[in-house]
Amino acid sequence: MLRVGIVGCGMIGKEHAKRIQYKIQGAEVVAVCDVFEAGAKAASDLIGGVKVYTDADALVADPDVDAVVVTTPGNFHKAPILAAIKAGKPVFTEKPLTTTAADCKEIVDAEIASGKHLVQVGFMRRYDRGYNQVREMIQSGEFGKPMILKCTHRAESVDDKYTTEMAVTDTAIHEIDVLPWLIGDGEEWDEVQCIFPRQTKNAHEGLADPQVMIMKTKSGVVVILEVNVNCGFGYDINCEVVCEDGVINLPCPSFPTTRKNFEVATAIEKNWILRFIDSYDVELQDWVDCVAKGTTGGSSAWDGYVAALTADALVAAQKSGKIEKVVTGGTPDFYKK
Ligand code: ISE
Repeated sequence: MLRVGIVGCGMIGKEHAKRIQYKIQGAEVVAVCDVFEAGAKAASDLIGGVKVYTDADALVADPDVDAVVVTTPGNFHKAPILAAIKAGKPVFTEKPLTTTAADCKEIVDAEIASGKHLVQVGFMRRYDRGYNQVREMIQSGEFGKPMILKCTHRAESVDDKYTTEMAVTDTAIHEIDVLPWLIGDGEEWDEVQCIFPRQTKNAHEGLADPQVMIMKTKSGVVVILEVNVNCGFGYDINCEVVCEDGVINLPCPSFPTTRKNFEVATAIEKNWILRFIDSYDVELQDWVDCVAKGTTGGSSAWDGYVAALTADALVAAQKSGKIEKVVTGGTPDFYKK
């Protein structure tokens, strides 16, 4: 049984604590940590009472903790991840790996120096059934080569703390990670651009919304991504892959279609927690299974670093209005599959 310690007891921390304690096979939560003791206690109570820490280093050092899950806000990910690597303990971190490419690089260097694959980044879309079906269809070659991807990342609304940059670093970061993986092994981003169309009346003061991000891969696939986080009608993720010999659409969650009052209607999911609930389950089960085999699955620390570099280029493109290049310097042998 893998004994897990969770660092960060906010919303997603509590979700993962319950998930690991009650759904995932082969793992149990033995400790939780939050700088706010009340938050850690609340998380502990949710899962039947486990050790409570307010100091992440102490949780990581606890001999009863075999592996660490990091669910603090992204700008606090680096320290507990580095501590886990130093202790030789596997670590699953929520996305993003960290909020700056420089911090991600530090983690990559520390992992390489440790000689062990210890870090998995929680880009849960790689575990979504629909994305996996689309990936398999592309890989089958039956549709020819992908050429254009038309994607939407829409949310009902965002709070006042959400910024123009977060449309990239918090929201589009999912497409940044999942789309090269979806298109095919070895695919990488080449250049990115951001355009601001007519702005919605529903966004708070200072937030640019919607945004259209245009990204091109090294093999020439063009992605047109609409980020629209105050759409008002629900959480709406779409991805249409235009290939040489046909078109593939990402399946939407299946809701019944109803007919009433002269209308045909199908519900749209309310938020990301519900839309990707199954993906989170599959993702954490895979992490636990991989740890048992001494490996990692999903997105690696290198993938997290490349996502952060691409996000930096997109944020630069938001400001410059120009096409910006993504430069990674090539995958180190340690991360080559
Ligand atoms: C949130 O943090 C997520 O990760 C969601 O998947 C994304 O859709 C949302 O925009 C983010 O704020």
